[in-house]
Amino acid sequence: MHQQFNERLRQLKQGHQNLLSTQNKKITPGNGIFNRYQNAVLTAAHAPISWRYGLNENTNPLLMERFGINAVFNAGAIKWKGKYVLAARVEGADRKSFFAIAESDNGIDNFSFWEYPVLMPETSIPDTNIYDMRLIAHEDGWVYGLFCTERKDPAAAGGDHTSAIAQCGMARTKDLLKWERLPDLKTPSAQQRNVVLHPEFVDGQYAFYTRPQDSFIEPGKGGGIGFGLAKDITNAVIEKEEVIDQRIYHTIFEMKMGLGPAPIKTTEGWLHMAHGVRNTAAGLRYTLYLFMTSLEDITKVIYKPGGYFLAPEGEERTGDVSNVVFCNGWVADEDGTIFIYYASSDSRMHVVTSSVNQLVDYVKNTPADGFTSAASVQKINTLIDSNNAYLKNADQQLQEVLVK
Ligand code: M1P
Repeated sequence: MHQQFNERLRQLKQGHQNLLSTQNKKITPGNGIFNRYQNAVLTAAHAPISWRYGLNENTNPLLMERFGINAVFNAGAIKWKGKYVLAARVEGADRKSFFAIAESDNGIDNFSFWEYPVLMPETSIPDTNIYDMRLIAHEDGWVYGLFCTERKDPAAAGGDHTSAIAQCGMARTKDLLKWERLPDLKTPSAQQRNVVLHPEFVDGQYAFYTRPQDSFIEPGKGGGIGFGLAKDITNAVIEKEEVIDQRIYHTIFEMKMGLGPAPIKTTEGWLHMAHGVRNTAAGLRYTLYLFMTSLEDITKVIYKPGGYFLAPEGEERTGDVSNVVFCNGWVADEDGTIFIYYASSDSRMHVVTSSVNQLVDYVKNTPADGFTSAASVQKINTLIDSNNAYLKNADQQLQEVLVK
């Protein structure tokens, strides 16, 4: 028995070690806007063995799994002490989500979890489920974690065990280890998810991007990206919520959208990543889109390319909630490289790399949605015309390369 236990332990450890040390490879040539990588960067199998197995041979002679991890997804991200750090949504087999910090030296592979998951302090009304943390290094010196806190709807009729209320939970930290829980954000809306704190003060106040909803899944009259200011972060109240990015019929965000990570400041404007949701016969489809807001007025959208920036591909298309990509974390390095962390189908984490220059070029030069089929054809024709004009004037040698 002892031998079997030891052999099983050796195999488990070896498999885990192999996974954590696997190198990731960039997939080239990509689309010129970003590059995908061959492997997912963080999965349920990355969870430490000590979280899942009882390692005491006396009490667990068969070395059985004692706590199942179902999925690892929707991670916030930050560069922390030279490491690429993810605050992942870890979901147990019991369906409860919690946060756990994982780090990597290069941001594309060898992510490993810190020893313990985060035990998030609670408010006076305990959270049933917490998920989708955005990490924001605010200019006030704190790192904030904004996340969804979900509780059963107290008004649910007897026998209704599904109605829930989503609100924005908030906590802050100086070391990513000890978290100070703050009261939940108060807004004029019935429900909130995908709330993000702007990293700078606006008019001396804390600025929030919100996502008002009438109910838990259905947006009702809400569903756009909202904005509001709060004077005090220790009791944050948004009195006035205005929608800065509206839903529009027959777009990738016609049903609802939600801001991803905190925006990245560039010389041209604030770069935003968001998810857009549309309905299909196969259920909801989540894709990612980019837009830019003005440095002078952060509520003003100045560039918004038509269509999606990134959609699920290959294995990304299937999982617990299929046909979903979701991003709530990215890291902008000093050299301009951007690491975009996104989850596929509520199951696993991936990375794509790009740069500030590429993304600014993308938002400025990708045509906006024209909202009709004819407008889309016009955009292609304009591109063909301009390519033809360029080719006509290009020298012979270049023409040969271009037309091959
Ligand atoms: O299942 C897809 C996503 O659904 C919700 O996002 P949203 O509120 O934008 O619809 C969240 O539960 C999110 O975690 C999940 O990935």
